[in-house]
Amino acid sequence: MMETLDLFGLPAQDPRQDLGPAAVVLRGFALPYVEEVVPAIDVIAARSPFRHMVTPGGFTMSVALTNCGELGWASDRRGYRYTRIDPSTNEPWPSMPESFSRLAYEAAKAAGFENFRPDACLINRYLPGTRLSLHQDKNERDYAAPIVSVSLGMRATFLFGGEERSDPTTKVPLQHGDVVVWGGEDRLRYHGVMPLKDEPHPLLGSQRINFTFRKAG
Ligand code: MD3
Ligand code: FE
Repeated sequence: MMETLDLFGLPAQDPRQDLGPAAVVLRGFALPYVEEVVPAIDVIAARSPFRHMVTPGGFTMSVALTNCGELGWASDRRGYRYTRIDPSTNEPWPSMPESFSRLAYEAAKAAGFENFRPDACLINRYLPGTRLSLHQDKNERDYAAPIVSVSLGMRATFLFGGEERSDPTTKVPLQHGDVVVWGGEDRLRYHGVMPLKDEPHPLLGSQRINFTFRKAG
């Protein structure tokens, strides 16, 4: 097959890339939402600031995080869990902006998951050098619902593995506006993010923001 070139004669990116039987990258899917969604990050962070959580093993996470929605993901020496109250502020997590829910709903639908109504949005902030080591997401009640991930700002190399930590990983570049939807049999695969390079983004500067929408409760 001859590859498609864009108007600059550069190879065009396939708008959909399958990572597994039930995991798909939707290139640029979030771009039409950026104008609404990016300013809302500061509103959320003003109420529930980004912070570095401690893992049960006693390590401080390299990624800084906050949450919005009814439930938020939290970690401390006692374990990982979803909470209604932000442990840093003792207030409920900020509510999920309508633009966030709409983006998650439409992305899930585009990937074949009808009627996705997330109750949690974990917001990760990466600075140059930040990484996320290989892990599974197992704290959600119902593995039937997908997870929708939205990448904004600097690009990152995502690592996608198998069901065992020792399984080989494939590298997937994720850039500003890309959305990934994971469900079904790919839901429990190990994944992580390689240390970020400092290549400032025109809108977000030297950071990457990732949203993961979940049905946690
Ligand atoms: C694959 N975040 O917060 S999102 C996380 O870019 C997390 O911040 C990464 O992994 C980030 O837990 C990657 C992509 C993602 C999220 C959930 C998954 C990939 C997944 C669940 C199952 C398989
Ligand atoms: Fe994860």
